[in-house]
Amino acid sequence: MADYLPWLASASRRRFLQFSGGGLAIAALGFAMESRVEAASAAPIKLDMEIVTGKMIHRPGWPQYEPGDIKLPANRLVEVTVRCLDDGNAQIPGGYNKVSGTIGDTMRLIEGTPKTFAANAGKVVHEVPVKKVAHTFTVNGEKFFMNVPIPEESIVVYRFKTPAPGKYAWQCMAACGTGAGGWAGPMMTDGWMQGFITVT
Ligand SMILES: [Cu+2]
Repeated sequence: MADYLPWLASASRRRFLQFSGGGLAIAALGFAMESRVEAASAAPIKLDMEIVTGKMIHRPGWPQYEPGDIKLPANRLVEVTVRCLDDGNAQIPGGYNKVSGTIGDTMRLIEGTPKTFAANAGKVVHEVPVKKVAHTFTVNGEKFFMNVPIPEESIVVYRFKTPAPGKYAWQCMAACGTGAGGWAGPMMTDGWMQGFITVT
């Protein structure tokens, strides 16, 4: 080590060597602090969404996700809370009652729409009964797939990791719109039952 420290006088070199034991502790402390900073930056980004009925916003037949268009940073953990004020169910294609693409392919389901609730409220589920589904939040991309069924009058909390930068379309897969099949109106309109997640 001395060879690498020609600028140290021998007396101070001894002091340096004595000090280097403490240096290890300082290095460990620095590492611990760095880990803490990393843990803090890894805390999930919180995103609150609400689903209102068309009646609530004076546009009958037009339920809406608020917000419908979302911007998020890439490769980050996001915790989404969806408050569904809609009390009606809608038909879904087979399989869309299952949770997938979220962390653990699960979500937390709270019945009702309380203003506040404990972090461990409700229960962790992989799916919900088909007949209970009012809406879904579905991203059907090749590189980014996610399906979250949202039951009527409930709060759903789930976490997911954002993908690489890009613009990803999402769509509600429950036929909650207008028209004979329920697939018109809000189901075809950006910012209502479909929209974009812009990842930067
Ligand atoms: Cu919908």
